Amino acid sequence: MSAKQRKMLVTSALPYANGSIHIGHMVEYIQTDIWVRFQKMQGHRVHYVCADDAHGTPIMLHAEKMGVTPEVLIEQMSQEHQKDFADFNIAFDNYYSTHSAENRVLAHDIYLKNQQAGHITTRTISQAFDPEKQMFLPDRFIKGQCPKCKTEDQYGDNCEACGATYAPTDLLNPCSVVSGATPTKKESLHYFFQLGHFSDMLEKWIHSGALQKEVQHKLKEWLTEGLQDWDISRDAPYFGFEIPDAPGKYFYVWLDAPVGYMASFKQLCDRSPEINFDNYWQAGSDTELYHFIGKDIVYFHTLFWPAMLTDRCRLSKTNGRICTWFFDGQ
Ligand code: B3M
Ligand code: ZN
Repeated sequence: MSAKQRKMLVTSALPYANGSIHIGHMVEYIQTDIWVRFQKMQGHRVHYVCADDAHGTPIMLHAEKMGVTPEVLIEQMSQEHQKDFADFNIAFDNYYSTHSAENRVLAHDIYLKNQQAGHITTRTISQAFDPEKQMFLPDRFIKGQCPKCKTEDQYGDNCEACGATYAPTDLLNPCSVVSGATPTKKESLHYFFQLGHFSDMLEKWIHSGALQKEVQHKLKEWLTEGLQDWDISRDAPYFGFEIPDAPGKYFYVWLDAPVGYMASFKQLCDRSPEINFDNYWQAGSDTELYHFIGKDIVYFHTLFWPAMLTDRCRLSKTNGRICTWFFDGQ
């Protein structure tokens, strides 16, 4: 008698579309690819999908520097990434992009379900603003002198010379990496996902067997510290998806990035009538979901992602497994 055929959906972390694949990335993809090949050889039905992570400020600014539109840049990078993956024999069943119609529809759907369920809130926050470029500046785009050891040319969150961590507002002589201007402070309305609403669900989920021991421990620590609201909006100019009913506000790249796993799988399903998309995302189905990721993105995959999905499909109930590789690949 043959063993039961399992139905598995496997993903690898999505590489950013603003840089080349390096050997650290490849280690993750090669290991996942080996695992997928093993499962396929066992006779299981396995779908292995990935995509370029195409949104965000760094990609927008990179494109501008190259004198092309973000769309052109992400297309070029996608070609390059896919060629590199093919050269290393990584056998994805589908490779797509987070900047796709499918991803927009799915991200909107997940967001709206969360909004209707009362998990989205708004409040005004004050942030660093580049008055010349007329844009808000993420921490990485502000440099200045370390407030502690006075070393020049340090990023807005920590000092590479003395290791001090601080807020960008603590930097001495801060300047915008984009224009060189001195950042000002500006207020704007932001959208937040209320992660704390899911602490009971997450508390149960960490004991479900979906996670490695090391990750479980980390998660317990985070739950004990208390879950903070997650800022999911960014103001224009931003390369991403506009938030429904919020003109000029865009989803933060990490909101639609994991949805890109679904979008890539959706594209595969749309050309493969024998695979039922919903079956892989519904509560109580007989499918299994595996996310292979590096350890630096555990927070996004083990807290935000299962929580975001709760009202749509309950990742916590679909045999979702988060498989973490413990090295800094990205
Ligand atoms: N694009 C790369 C990283 O932070 C990031 C992964 C997205 S996975 C949904 O490692
Ligand atoms: Zn310092």
